[in-house]
Amino acid sequence: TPRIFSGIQPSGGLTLGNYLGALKRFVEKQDEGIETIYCLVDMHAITVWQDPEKLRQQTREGAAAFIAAGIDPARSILFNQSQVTAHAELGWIFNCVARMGWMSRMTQFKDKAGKNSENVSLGLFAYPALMAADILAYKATHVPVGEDQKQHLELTRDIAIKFNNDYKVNFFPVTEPVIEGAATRVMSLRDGSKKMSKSDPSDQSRINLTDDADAISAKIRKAKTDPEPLPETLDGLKDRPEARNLVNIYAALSGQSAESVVAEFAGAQFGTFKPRLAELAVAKLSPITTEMNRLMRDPAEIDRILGRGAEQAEAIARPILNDVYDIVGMIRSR
Ligand code: AQP
Repeated sequence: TPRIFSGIQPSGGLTLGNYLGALKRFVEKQDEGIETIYCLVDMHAITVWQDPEKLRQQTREGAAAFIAAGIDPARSILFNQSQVTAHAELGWIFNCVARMGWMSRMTQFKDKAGKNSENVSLGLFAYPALMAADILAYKATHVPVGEDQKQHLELTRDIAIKFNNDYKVNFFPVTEPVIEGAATRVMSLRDGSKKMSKSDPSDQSRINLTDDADAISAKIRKAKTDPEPLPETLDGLKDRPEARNLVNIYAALSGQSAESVVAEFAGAQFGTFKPRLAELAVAKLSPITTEMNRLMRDPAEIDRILGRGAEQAEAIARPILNDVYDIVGMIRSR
């Protein structure tokens, strides 16, 4: 039977990219009635420096975003990673399964480390092994993610296969990535060659789930575009990354294909298209923002939800971890 796991880092406020590429999909999977386990991956977040008080706040805000977007803690397991120690334990074992060469090929590490890789944390390098542990601690079969996580999921598959081979077991499933929808890679509003990201220094580059209607409209109005009107067919967007991005966002928010958006707006100027996009974005995002703000007024309740979710998650992961320790040859005598 399928089991879904996915996570989001509380390394900042969530963006429209996180929403369309991940969170919106998470809700759809839950609503299809599949078993769903979702996590605020706080241990991943500290691979780059996080102020402790902000990390706590961002984790609660992330949880509020999940719930406001439609994750129901009665139907999905929702928790923060550090409360279930199985992640860290299995992460260590996978550090010993994964090869240095595999990790060195991870483009996200290269992007985040830049030229200064001597001075980034060891955790940032090992990140994909912990991510594999997040998923495989539950023997999850499917992982909904944005396009940028594809390579990490391939590494998760490699780790599962190597573990099964090394120990001559058929223990871990080979997980399938689920990369679906019209906006699997939302780009920066300022630069069509960069993905929209929580940690981009420019706030103008992204729409935050906490932005109000005026901020959303202003950011879309100022979004970088080219001077041409929208083309007659999708093909005409091939070398126009900024235009393509806005079309994809419109498609994902309205639940249409990019083709049908282009058909609807064929020949339109951005002066026409952008206000329509802004109106749509505000209509879809404002109810989420309002609900997030309401939930954030009761942080203790959010912490209770995360605590209950962690207990449920632990109940699934602990027996799997016990089996892993047996397979690996660790004595457990207490
Ligand atoms: N721009 C994006 N378009 C579509 N999906 C995206 N995701 C992230 N950015 C986009 C998806 O959101 C999920 C959670 O991502 P994450 O929190 O693990 O970190 P990330 O991928 O590194 O995202 P950010 O926003 O860029 O965070 P920072 O700046 O902290 O690194 C994943 O499923 C991801 O694919």
